[in-house]
Amino acid sequence: YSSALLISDIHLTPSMPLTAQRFFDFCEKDAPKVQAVFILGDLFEYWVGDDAASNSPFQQEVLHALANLSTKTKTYYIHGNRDFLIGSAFLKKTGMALLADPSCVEIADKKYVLCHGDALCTADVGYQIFRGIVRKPWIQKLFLNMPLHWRRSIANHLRSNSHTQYQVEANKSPLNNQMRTNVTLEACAALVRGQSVDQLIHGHTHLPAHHKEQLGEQTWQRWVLSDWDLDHPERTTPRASALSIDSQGVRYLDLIKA
Ligand code: LP5
Ligand code: MN
Repeated sequence: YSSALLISDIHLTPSMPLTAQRFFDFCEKDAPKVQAVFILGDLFEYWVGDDAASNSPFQQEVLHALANLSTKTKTYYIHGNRDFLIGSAFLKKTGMALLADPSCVEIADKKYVLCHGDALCTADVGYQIFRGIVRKPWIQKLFLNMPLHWRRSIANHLRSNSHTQYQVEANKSPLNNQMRTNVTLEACAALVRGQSVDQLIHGHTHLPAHHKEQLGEQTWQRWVLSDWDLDHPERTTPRASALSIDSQGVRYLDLIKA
């Protein structure tokens, strides 16, 4: 592809209407201008199974926006830690192609490793144990066979547990908590070494920035995507951005100003 837009962590939910509207506008106006769009996970606040989407008008609206976009430009999806249960039914209906986490892609003659980013947070031992459990196919099968209201209830519990734990740890020691929930240099180094690529793009940490990093002899660049939040009352400045890649290089596209 000669041009692409990359986004992640939109956390779509009906209770965040401004964020959702910006996403719909993105699908209609921004995204069709490029050859490929990569969604690097956590498009939804959470996902409890493709069957749940059929009786959610909101999820249907998102589905149609993506399906419409897929007719104009190639769309790719990588699972996030909140929507890893997005399955083949939803992907088929939206026309999105699933990419493994991590994947190596070529955009405008340069190679990039793409991933959600949660697997790089190796200092978050509790989360990695949790991840290992919920990514097991047999556990997922068990979960997907539960009644929908159980699944929603479990998802809500996991979300609030995640939120509370973050607050508790942040109150104990903000610095330790930041280090715990960020990617580690070692994990990034191992990833770029394994894929033999020196440019890495991920989301998840909600810490958008361009880094030039090094460990031993190895050097690489890392771009972190931003989350989207246009609704949160505590956040004085709304944020939403995409990473744009073309022959000119890599840059952040501010979707609030644009
Ligand atoms: O998402 P975010 O940014 O708030 O926090 C993440 C980690 N939290 C999570 C949990 C998700 O937010 C909620 C996922 C909902 C998915 C719905 C489908 C559920 C299907 C499950 C069955 C297949 O990912 C958080 C990290 C943080 O990122 C920073 O990187 O710290 O990690 C945690 O909060 C996990 C805790 O550390 C471990 C808690 C263990 C809880 C044990 C409950 C076991 C119940 C299992 C039920 C199936
Ligand atoms: Mn995430």
